[in-house]
Amino acid sequence: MARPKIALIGAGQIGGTLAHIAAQKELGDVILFDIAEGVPQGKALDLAQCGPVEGFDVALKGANSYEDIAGADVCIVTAGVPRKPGMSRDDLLGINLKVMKSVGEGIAKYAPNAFVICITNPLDAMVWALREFSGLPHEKVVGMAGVLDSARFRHFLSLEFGVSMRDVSAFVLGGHGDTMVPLTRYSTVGGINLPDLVAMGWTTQEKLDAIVQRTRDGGAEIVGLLKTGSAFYAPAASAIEMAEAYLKDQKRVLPAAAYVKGAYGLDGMYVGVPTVIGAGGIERVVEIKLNDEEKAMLDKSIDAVKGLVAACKGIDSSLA
Ligand code: A3D
Repeated sequence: MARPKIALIGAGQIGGTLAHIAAQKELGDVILFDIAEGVPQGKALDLAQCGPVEGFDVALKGANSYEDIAGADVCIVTAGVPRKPGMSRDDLLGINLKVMKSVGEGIAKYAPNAFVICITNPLDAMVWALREFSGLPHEKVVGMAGVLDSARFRHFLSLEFGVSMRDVSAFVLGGHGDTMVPLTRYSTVGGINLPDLVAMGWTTQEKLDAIVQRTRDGGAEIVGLLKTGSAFYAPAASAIEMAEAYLKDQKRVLPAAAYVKGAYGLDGMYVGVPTVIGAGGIERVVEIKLNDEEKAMLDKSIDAVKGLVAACKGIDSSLA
């Protein structure tokens, strides 16, 4: 049986890391696509030369033409520009919207059956625009943010509690940005939820609030340290988890920026929600019961995403 084909649209920091992890896991043959000439080819050759050392058998190829992504089973999109210190994700909107148009058209022409994972920021607006430009079914176009945001939350919680990160599970809802909604009631350590752990004296509400805030600012903290770009290792690992769930029909329950129509009272928009990812793409949106405070936080986050989508429509009249 032929190996699956994974097209990485954007061969920058995240794109290169995606290629490396995909090859190490032997998820399929990898095409690295970028407008920068030589960069995807150079990274593909360098990574292919890891093969004998790391022991993987997949083909890696760099490309500057969309023809090379033909028939891809998965496309992961990081094309565009990342944040620099002092920039918000929303500052990237105008530049990256144009990029989504060319990427969406390329995918529509050459890989219309792919499962498409968008990482380009501002995430919730870019995944919406990419879906509009590509015309692919909504369940086949999704944004990666929740896996990363909850990984950050899990990491900080494991440090606070002094327990293995593997035993910490966390839920983050809403848009990817300052309005994201870390759900403490649905986040657990060994099955015990965070409010109970506060009651048990494992931590204090103040410390928990500080961890929630650090999670919201998790991307900016790394941008501030790197100075020349944004996080790329954990974003790549998170998107690979989603791609693997699709390729292996794992039916993983993962938070993702999915198209929501009906659930959470939404009338068709992309926002971060718990989903089930399998061979059908986004097979289910999980609607969890929210209390008034959580609902208010989610509404605020939804408003922020709606504002970004409106801004996209203002920039590109074909989206209106
Ligand atoms: P970077 O290393 O700059 O790579 C982006 C690549 O896109 C570069 O190699 C560019 O040449 C390429 N590119 C630009 N325009 C096009 C185009 N029209 N077609 C094809 N390729 C193009 O950035 P990065 O890899 O660090 O980040 C990529 C994106 O991911 C940025 O928008 C980040 O803000 C975003 N990001 C999102 C998250 C989320 O959790 C959602 C996390 C981290 C970064």
